[in-house]
Amino acid sequence: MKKTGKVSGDSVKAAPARNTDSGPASIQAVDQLSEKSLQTETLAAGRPYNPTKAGEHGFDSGTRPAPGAVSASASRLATASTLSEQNSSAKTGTEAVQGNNATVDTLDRVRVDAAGQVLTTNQGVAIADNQNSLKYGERGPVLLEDFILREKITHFDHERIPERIVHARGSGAHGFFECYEPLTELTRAAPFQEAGKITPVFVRFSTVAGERGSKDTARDVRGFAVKFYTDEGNWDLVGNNMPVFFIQDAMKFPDLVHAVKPEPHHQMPQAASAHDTFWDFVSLMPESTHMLMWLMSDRAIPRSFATMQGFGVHTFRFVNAEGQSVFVKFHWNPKAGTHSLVWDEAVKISGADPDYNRRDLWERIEAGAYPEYELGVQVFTEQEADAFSFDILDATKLIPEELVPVRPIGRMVLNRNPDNFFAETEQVAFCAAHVVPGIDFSNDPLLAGRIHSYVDTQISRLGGPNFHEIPINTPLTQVHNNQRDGMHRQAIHRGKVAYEPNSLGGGCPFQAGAAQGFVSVPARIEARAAQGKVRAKPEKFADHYTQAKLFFDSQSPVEQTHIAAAFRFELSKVTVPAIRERMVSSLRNVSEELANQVAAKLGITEMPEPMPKALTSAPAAEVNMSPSLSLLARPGETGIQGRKVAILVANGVEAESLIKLHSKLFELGAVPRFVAPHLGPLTTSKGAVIDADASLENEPGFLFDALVLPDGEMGVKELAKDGHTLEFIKDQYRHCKPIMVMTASTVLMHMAQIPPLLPSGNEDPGIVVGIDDSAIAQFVSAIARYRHPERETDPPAV
Ligand code: HDE
Repeated sequence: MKKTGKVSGDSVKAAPARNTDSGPASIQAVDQLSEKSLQTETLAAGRPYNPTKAGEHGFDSGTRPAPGAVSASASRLATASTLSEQNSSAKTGTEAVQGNNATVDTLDRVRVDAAGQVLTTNQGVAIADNQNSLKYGERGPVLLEDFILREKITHFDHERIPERIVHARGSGAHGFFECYEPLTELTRAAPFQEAGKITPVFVRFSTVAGERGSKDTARDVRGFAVKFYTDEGNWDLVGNNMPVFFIQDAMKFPDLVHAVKPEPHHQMPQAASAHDTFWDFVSLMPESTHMLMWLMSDRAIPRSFATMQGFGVHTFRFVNAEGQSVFVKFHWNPKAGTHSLVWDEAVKISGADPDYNRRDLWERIEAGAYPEYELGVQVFTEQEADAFSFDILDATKLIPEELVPVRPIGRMVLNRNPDNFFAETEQVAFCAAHVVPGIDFSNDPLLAGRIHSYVDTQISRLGGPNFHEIPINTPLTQVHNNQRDGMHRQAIHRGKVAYEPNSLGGGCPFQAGAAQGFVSVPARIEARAAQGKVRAKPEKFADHYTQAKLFFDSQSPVEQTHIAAAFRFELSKVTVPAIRERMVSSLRNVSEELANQVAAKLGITEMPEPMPKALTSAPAAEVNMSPSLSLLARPGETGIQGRKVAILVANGVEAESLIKLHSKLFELGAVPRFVAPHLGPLTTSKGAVIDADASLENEPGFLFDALVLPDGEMGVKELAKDGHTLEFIKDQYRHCKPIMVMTASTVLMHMAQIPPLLPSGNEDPGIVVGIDDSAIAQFVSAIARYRHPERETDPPAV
């Protein structure tokens, strides 16, 4: 090896400027610049060949890659971009902190607070007058020279970015995930390594079809996307609130979305599947039948993001440190239970408060009633999977909990609202391909398409390939690679090395190797390479009805009625009778009773033949009933926390009983609100004052989970004069919500024509008449039960 720095003699003088184009054959360190060259030479000479090259070959090295070779330089001079990095200014600072990427620090680095600050332009120039354009004379023309006006308007013109093609309407929150126990035997994924380990998360809930400004309470699937900022990089579990999907192959996703979105000729309807093209498509795609059962159930109109389940949908893999892997399905179970709206209520809410779910999430977090979910996993081996009657690569199938139980592994708490909706909730970029060591994919063909799609979509939505540098998307871990440039690059990389292998950067950043880095599971379900390339589905994918039937049969009678009503409503909006009939013919393969109920209300007098099945004899299912699929299976454990209770008040109500009830509800975490004919102070029967929180007009009955009708004859008379009161009571009754009737208000119940007993003739447990402690206790447990569907009839009696 050639020695360097050995040329001696004091005749060599440093030239004031050195050529960056060529250099001598050997280097002598006479000043800093030549010292830098010498260190660079020494670093390069220390790597006479690429020592990791040999290990790049063969299957075994492919599954256990070795870390890259690293060499240290004599000082930081060798890897600097420029000698002049030592010259600092208020802007440049000095050199980069060794081994650090400052763009991945807590969000504090970009949080802005203007308290006590003057208004400036984007160049930091203080603005003297923010009221007037610069004009030639008071009444003269505005001058082109007004750079302050032009900067402000130009920025404003570009304030919108393209919305997400699907899931455009969403709401987000920060929080944390806490691991219950180490799962090291199953996975090396960072969040699951120790009991009590905390991983920060950002979650975005969404609807799918509607545009960014559409209503929250559309009948739709809800997105449930969780970004785990783990200490081994970001892991995105981009799930939904339903465990299955419409289609089995990513090839059909654009078709599905084109069918459900507003129809292209007139751009109607917004945020609704109840139209021709959706039902045309799904009735020709029998694999969507299972998902349609979920979509027509009340799961599609959740009461709150805090009361819905979440699912990873696809089968994933857990991989442990030894490289052994098992299959896994992810489940989020809300601690507040699974509760949904009813359709009539959802329709009314969408008019009165289109931000219903968004507001609820925000208010719960502000109030400290943090939404909480337990993460559970179904874990099974490849051998077990082979024996199932369904294919675990088919996203239209779930694994019944009765077949593979759900093991709770941790909890997620959402405890912080974003500071800024756009910067965080809108700019967050989830991606099904974001996994960390310890999590891997299965061969689900729907998942494969998703692994491609999400990064691709962010490039146009967020304006280029550097969306990962937007603060909400940066990981907690260091980011170092040789990707460079592109739109809106934030990082300022020190040094001249942007390639690997290199000797000039001491080999850095170097490949981590198997011990630290992500390694794909080599054998993901027998790939059948022997079969060659093929566009086909496995046989079991053709069973389109067994699990649709399992879901329907596992619902309570009232849930089944709602499913039938939803099909009836949606198909009634279809203008082509043949599509309605096609759908009814498909439903005959799920349940004759369901098909009959739907057909009867659509004026189909002659039942169509059952749709021919793709698989005439499906394998026998392991379970025919799965009680855990009913919403009623999960009442929750947080009692009445977060439930909104309307207490109607007017001048002349009896205050003492109301105030006592109000404080009891408040103490239990509910949200009691005094609702009156108008805002402002109200004088009670004994001359006290109650200040109304809302009016009958601005917060109608269907926005509340329960209702209290007051005592005090004068007050009741005043309430009776306002037509809104009776509507309020009727909606509460029709939606099966608890009503507490304090003595004098019995008359309001009569006026609203509320039946005193259930249709069965029994007492209605959701109507509590009284005022004392035992009535309050009864009312509290009626609210905890949430709804009293035994009251419900189709059509409604009230
Ligand atoms: Fe998505 N999906 N998806 N999806 N998805 C998007 O990514 C896509 C699918 C889901 O709050 C897009 O950033 C394809 C299943 C959620 O930001 C896009 C296929 C599941 C969100 C995309 C699917 C989901 C998205 C649009 C079929 C449940 C919102 C904007 C192969 C497991 C994330 C974006 C957020 C968003 C593609 C199917 C969940 C276009 C191609 C199945 C929760 O990339």
